[in-house]
Amino acid sequence: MPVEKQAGEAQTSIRAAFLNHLTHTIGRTLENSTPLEQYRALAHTVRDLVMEHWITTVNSYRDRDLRIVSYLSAEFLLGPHLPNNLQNLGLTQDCTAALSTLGLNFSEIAVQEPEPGLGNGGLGRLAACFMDSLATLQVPAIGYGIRYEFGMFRQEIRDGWQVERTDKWLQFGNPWEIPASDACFSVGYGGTVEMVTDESGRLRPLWKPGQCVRGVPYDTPISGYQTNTVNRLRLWKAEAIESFDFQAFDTGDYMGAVREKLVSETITKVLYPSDDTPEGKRLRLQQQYFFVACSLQDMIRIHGVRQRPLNEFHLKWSVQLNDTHPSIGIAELMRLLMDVHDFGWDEAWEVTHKTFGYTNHTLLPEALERWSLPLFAELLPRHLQIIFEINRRFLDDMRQRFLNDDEKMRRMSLIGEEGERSVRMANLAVVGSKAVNGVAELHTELLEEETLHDFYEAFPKRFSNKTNGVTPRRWLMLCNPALAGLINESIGTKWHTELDELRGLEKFAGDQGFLDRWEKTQHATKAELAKYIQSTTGIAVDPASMFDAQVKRIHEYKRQHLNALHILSLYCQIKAQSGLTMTPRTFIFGGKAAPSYKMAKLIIKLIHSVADVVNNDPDVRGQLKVVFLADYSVSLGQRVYPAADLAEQISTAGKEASGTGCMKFQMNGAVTIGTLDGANIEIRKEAGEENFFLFGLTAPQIGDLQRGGYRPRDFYERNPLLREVIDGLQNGRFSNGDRALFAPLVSDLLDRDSYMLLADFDSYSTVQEEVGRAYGDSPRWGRMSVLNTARSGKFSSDRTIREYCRDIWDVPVMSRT
Ligand code: GL4
Repeated sequence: MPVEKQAGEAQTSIRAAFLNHLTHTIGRTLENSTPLEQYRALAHTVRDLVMEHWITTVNSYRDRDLRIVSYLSAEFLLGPHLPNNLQNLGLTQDCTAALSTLGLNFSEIAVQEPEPGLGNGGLGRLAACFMDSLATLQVPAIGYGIRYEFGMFRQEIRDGWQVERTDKWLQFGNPWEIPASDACFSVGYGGTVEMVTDESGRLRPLWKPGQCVRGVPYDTPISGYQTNTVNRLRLWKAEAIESFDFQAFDTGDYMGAVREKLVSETITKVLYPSDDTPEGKRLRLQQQYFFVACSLQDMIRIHGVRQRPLNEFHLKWSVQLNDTHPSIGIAELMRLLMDVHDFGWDEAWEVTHKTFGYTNHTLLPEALERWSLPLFAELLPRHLQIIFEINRRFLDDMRQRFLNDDEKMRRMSLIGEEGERSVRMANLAVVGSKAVNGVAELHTELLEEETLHDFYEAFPKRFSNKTNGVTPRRWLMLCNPALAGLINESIGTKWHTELDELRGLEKFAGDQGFLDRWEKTQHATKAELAKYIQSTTGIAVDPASMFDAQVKRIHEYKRQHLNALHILSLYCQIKAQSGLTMTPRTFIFGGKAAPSYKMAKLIIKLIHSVADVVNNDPDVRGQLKVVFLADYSVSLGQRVYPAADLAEQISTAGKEASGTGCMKFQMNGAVTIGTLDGANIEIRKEAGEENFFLFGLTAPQIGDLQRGGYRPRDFYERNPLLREVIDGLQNGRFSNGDRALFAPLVSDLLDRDSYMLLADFDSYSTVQEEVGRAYGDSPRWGRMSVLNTARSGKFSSDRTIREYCRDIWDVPVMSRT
């Protein structure tokens, strides 16, 4: 039995390597080690295996001399590495068995891994899914980003309010990263630009930065699923060029001796915790320029190692800008080519604009990055000159094409003139890139027709849609092993890398025996989440109730408060008719609010107040339960997605660029209640209308209503149940008599309601009733659930990455068949 023998060998060698690391890397014996130390020893064991593939990957890329994809992103929200790497290596079972021979439990050790939370939400998690797919499809790729010392804050809840705590993920070291001291670069800020004459007598600008910091790269290997490919995620840390000033020390200025170090290291200290709303702060621009400047220097270095002339840079690199955060790279590449490598303007521009692609991730106007001109001039004076020159040439060109349409020129300019003058990063990104894309069909359409319409008119061919996707390895196989096992048994395992194969499940959607197994599996997963809920919140929930989940950042446009208003309306109905029965539901919320976003924080408090009222009123008879899971993260998502029956995707139409949580729910067999927004539209198209609960106004209807003078108070007055709920919020019924608590929320809803909750409330409630009935009909629900999973193939990030490779990056992907 050679296969079993092999398996036995793998176990033995994992066991030996683990014990070896425990002794030699950690310095402990098995008996006197803590679970955290055992985790670190195990992480080193697995990393060693990954590193072997890394070496072969580097060599094979060198031999193939292919174009490399460089993914520039200020955020990579990776989630735990250990279980994912084991799965990719096909060693999960062997590892679990090896540990159990030592009396250790794999899951208990794995939960020790601190999560690398280097992102806010969807945008950062998308970058992580892309890294997974790039490695799995064996595309030569490097992810470049920032090694934040403190990632996304930890969320605690005190008395229903969010409290932020520092995330010290690096406190006990990070076994997954390797510092690469041979590729450090310096990055300048501030100072002056002077015109100097060079050796050949040419007058040229010379930037003399006022401050310099050093970028040190830390590499994390990113393994592909069942391939030998391991790509590199290179995250930069800022350090002082000279970390200790001996002169200052000698003169007795002890603090001064380390000041430089402190100032420099601040640049990569902390992740900005705002999603969709840039803060326009100096440090943020410093961060952006820092990682982009290091990354471009690194690419030029690698290009040199490959012995290629720089005018072929764009033939050997495709650089993707994950939103505008790295878009300063366009000016930086121009600067490097002209000021450091002697290119003329035209030659430099030819290379630059063929190198970059730009992905837009948001339509919210307040989220389009703009930097005040004085700030920009102070930090990056040379780049500002370059941006002015790009703008001058660009507008000259446009003026000819659009016959001096001044209004249009004003809109397209890279420099905003309204209010304080500013640099418009989205305009820079579009003008300096060969390709621009949105992240779902509706989003791209709205970019083309509204947000970036002038640019779309000027360069229609530059635009395309690339609907987001998520990796089925983490978001189905790893997080839902029971369901994945049932699927493997039913249709084989090809779906692991060809997610469209899930279509094979359709034929079981009417098979009662299969549906029973499907439901049993889901019930067991729900029971696990129920245990977690009990242990973290003390609330007992029934796994037989419908698990209705809304997990995502807390934001008014995502409308968690619409969900809360609906729960209160159910509660009011129960109170009004004693004995009323309804489909039992557990409402599960999770998500963080930006620390400075008052209304979002009040929404968290609202959810807790609703939970207090509903969970503790005996009249409810346990039919409704509301829980808020604190500190939402990738790991927590891995518990929630597989256990949900219903996914809430209820953003105001036209506001959610895509959404990716919706895809994770669908893969795991949840049915969606949603608006025609972002990727919901495509999920509904794939799943079939009858397997999706649609409600609410469409994006054009929202626009019409807003233009026609929307009066939320009319909706309040017309609907008695809505009135009862809002009045209750106003008169303290849901806040122990505190009338002031929700006053800001109520007055916003009644007088402005920018996200149209009141306009959509009726339709949402009606469809929720239909959801309740459908859940009561188990064969119907089971069928909907299976068909959602069966038809989720489109939302694999493998599909998305294949499209980027084909349409934008022009690189081949490896086919497995
Ligand atoms: C976001 C969008 O809000 C979200 O809809 C999208 O799915 C995600 C990835 O494309 O990007 N944009 C920003 S900013 N944060 C996001 O999560």
